[in-house]
Order: sequence, then C-alpha cells, then structure tokens
Amino acid sequence: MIIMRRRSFSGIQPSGIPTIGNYFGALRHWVNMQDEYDGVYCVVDMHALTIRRSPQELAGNIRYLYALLRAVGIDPDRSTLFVQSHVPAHAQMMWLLSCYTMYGEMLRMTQFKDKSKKHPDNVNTGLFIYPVLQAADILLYDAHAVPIGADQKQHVEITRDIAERVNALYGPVFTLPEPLIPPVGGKILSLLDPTRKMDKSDPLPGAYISLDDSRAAIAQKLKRAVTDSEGSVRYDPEHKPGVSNLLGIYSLCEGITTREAEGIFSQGGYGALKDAVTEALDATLAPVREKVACYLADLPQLDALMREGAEKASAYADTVLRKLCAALGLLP
Ligand code: ATP
Ligand code: LTN
Repeated sequence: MIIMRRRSFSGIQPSGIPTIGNYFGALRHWVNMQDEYDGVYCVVDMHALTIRRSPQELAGNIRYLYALLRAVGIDPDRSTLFVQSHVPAHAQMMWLLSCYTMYGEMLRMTQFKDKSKKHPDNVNTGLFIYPVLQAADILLYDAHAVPIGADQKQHVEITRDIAERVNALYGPVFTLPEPLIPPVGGKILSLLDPTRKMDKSDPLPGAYISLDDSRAAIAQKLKRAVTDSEGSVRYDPEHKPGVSNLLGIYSLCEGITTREAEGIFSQGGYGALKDAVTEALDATLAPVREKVACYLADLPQLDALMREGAEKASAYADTVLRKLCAALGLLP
C-alpha cells in the first residue's frame, strides 16, 4: 500500500544573507519536516523584485540561498528545491488567480502597508499583488502545510480565501493550505535592540548574525550584544530580553530547553555566557559555511541542481495549472 505523505510548501526571498533568526525560525523547521512531509521549497526570486536591487547582487543572493538550503539539509531525495522564476507556471497561475482576488482584499494586507511606507518612492503594483504570487506558489503544489513565521499568516489566509472562492465556482480544483507557525521561542531578537526581531535587512550589521559570519565576527557581535546591568544569568524574556535571547540561542544550538541552559550558566557572568554562545553558534554554523563554500565552488554543478529542481517542480505545477485552465474553460 502506498501511503501518500502530506505536502509542505514554503519560500524565502533572496533579499540578503539569511540570519540565525531565519535559520531557527524557518529553515530548520523545513529540514525537520522532511521526515513527515513531502517538502517543496522555493527561492522566491520574483517576489524579491518588488524592491529595487542590484542585478549582480540579486543573482549572487539567489545562488547563495540555493546553496545554503542544500547545505542546511534540504535533501533532494525527500524534497523539491527550486528557484521560482525557473518555473513559468508561477507567473501564469498568478494572473489567473488575480482575476479571483479582490482589490479591497489586497488593500488590507499589512505587509503591503508596511512596505509601501518603507519605500514610498516605489509603491509598485508588484508589491500590491505580492500575495497573489504567494498564493500561486502554494496552490500550484497542493500544499497542505505552509511553515512560516507569524508575519506571513495573513498571506496564507488570503490564499485559502482565493482557493475557496475558485473551488466554490468551479468545483474542487485546489487543496486548502494551513499555516504552520512554530511555537513561540522561534523568534530570535536583535542583538542591539532585543525588543525587536533580528532582521537581515537591519541597517546595523551588529544587530544580526548572518549564516556566513566567521567565528571572529560572531564573537565580536556577541561581545557587543546588549544585556542589562543586573549581572545574573536568568531566563526572563520580559525583564531581561537580551540575556534571555542569548540563552534561547544557546538552547536552540544545543537542543536543550531554556531552563536547562539557565541552569548551566546561573553561576557565571555574562562574559562566560557570551563565550559559550559563540562556541555553540560557531559549531552549528561552521559545517554549513563549509558546505555552502563547496556548492559555490562549482557553479555549473549548482546550476545543474537548480535545473533538476525546476524540472521536478514544473512537472507537478503544470498539472495543477492545466486543471485550473480546464475548469475555467481555457482550451488546452
Ligand atoms: P527581510 O529583512 O528581507 O524582510 P526577514 O529577515 O524578515 O527578511 P524573510 O525572508 O521575510 O526574513 O523570512 C523568511 C522566514 O524567516 C519567514 O518564515 C520568517 O517568519 C522567518 N524569520 C525571519 N526573521 C526571524 C527571526 N528573527 N526569528 C524567527 N524567525 C524569523
Ligand atoms: N512572503 C514570504 C516568502 C514567500 C512564501 C511563499 C512563504 C513567498 N512565497 C509561499 C510561504 C509560502 C516572506 O516574505 N517570508
């Protein structure tokens, strides 16, 4: 008997080098979910075009991110890993879905409101219909689960609304996806302002640890990480956000609870905690750095892997696109 595994789909923008926040909040879950789900993971390069970028930098970020996803453990035997623009069905599906998405619905999207405030000189229509492309990504693969951070919940909800609208009009074309949000604790905070989330586009590089930071860079950033003047190591996110963030990072690296981490460091000072976090992070990231370097050292091979991923993804996406076209009355 063949047991069909449920499918998960998620995407990440090539908008810079991911941080340990992206890793612990998203990528690590994608890797762990592979045991249970048939994973489809995507470098969403077309989404990244909603903000002006240097073409050379974007091309470099796409390759880096693809190599990184392989390096952290997205396994091509259990998952499909591809670059969005390599599968034309995404753009085609987006147009079809845009005819079933209301203007007023897009106006309510908080990410659109935030990003148009952040880039007032470039409020393009791509930014406005960004969620329709995201809906196309998800619906093309019949995804049941979409692992994302809390900031993306609204986009999965609108995807469900669009899918339900089409299904109600034309019969069961789409699978309805569910957002899968990791329990709290997966939120890594800025090292310089531990009341805000760590963000790869933070203007201050000292605020985040990138997945390609060297041991020396990690040590230097942690030395400057904001703590408090109390001097005792306790896990108390409300009153001691900086120290609690460091304990959180340590526990995620070591696979222990924050209470266990607190027990290890309760007798020492902040210096000892920062040294141990440096050690733990470097041990987690060094193998990733090495693997990424291997992939990037052979670009023809990396491009061949991308092509294979795109072929695998296209085969599935094209069947769902054809199913929708037929339901709508478009001729084959
Ligand atoms: P940008 O700064 O370019 O807007 P970002 O760092 O916020 O990006 P995204 O590329 O938008 O990250 O997100 C990729 C995934 O990583 C999302 O699922 C998001 O929820 C998750 N993520 C991002 N930052 C953190 C963080 N500090 N802690 C936990 N998860 C995070
Ligand atoms: N909007 C998401 C990236 C993204 C995505 C997707 C996530 C694009 N398409 C499909 C899940 C499923 C972000 O900004 N993190």
